Amino acid sequence: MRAGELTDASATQAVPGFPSRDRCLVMGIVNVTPDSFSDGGAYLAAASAIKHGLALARSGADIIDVGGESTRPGASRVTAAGERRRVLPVVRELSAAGLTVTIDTTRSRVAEAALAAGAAGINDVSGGLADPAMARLAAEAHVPYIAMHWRGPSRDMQQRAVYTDVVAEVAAELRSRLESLLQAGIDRRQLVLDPGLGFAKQPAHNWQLLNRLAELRALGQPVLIGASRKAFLGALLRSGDHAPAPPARDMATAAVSALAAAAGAYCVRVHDIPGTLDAVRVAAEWTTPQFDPAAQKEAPAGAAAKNATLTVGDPPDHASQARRAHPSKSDNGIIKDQRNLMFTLKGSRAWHRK
Ligand code: PMM
Repeated sequence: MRAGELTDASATQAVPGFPSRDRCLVMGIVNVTPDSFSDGGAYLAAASAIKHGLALARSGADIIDVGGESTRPGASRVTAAGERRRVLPVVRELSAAGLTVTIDTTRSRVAEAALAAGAAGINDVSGGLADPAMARLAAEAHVPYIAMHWRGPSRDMQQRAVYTDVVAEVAAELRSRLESLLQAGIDRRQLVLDPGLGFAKQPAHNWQLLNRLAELRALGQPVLIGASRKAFLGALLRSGDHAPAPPARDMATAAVSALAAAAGAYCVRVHDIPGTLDAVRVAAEWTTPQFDPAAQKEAPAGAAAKNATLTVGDPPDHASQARRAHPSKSDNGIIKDQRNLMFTLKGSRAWHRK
């Protein structure tokens, strides 16, 4: 992928109802469940879930996603009343604290109650397929709606992980969802799509979806990626018989977040905020055009040295030596190494953040 392909509007486009940032958004996970694969049981009590949500926000999460039903492969269902009991106090408290909260549910009745309790948006892993009333609710409430690719309930979803070309099929199924959801009246600007990593997907399917993210972005909607601590990362990091426990997959998750953000993901849904924030910031900087040849053409003669192109290994001139030793705010340089790799150094930001 060439650098020019990495940046475009859809990666950082604003979704009305969600915070606006000049980087990929970071969504922090609060599972108020006894059985989620990574943090099941840790935040089942409302007080600990609220404390955790506040801590995620303090660490820099842009959105807090609160869910009351585990979607791990083979999970059995909680009743709607039970799900509401788990999530509502948490949604209410976190929203009252001023946080942007999404409700992670496939049930419109749960979503409706969560919106009434202050939630700002809906995260529906079924993309509206599990409950026909969901799309209408999102349309009428005029809130952001995250529609994930889904082929059926978690109980037996892995039996549906059968694809000839997973990316083409997921894109086609998401496109058909998108059309129905738009028809139901959801504002296009508030529709976020998600390939649903791990949901009716084998590890190789997840990697292909990540590798060909551009084909999902071509649907024209912001794309959310939920890779955090998932089994395909455990499988990747496995050493002999030992797969690292979910929290030990956070660095791999951050690597996925950096690459997904650089490839134009709008948001990443994660357990670990600090590492992810670093990752998406790196991606934002990496993909920001750092050097504008047109601007150089118009620069006054004396400023030409600012954008000098050097070959690493050539003796540098004194001016560029001085620039490296004392980089100034207006100092931009391009260094070209012997393999013709271009590195752009943006003087003020790159140097001063070191
Ligand atoms: N994954 C899980 C739950 N909710 N929502 C979206 N939009 N995308 C996902 O990939 C997703 C999700 C399962 O992970 P968890 O048990 O760690 O919450």
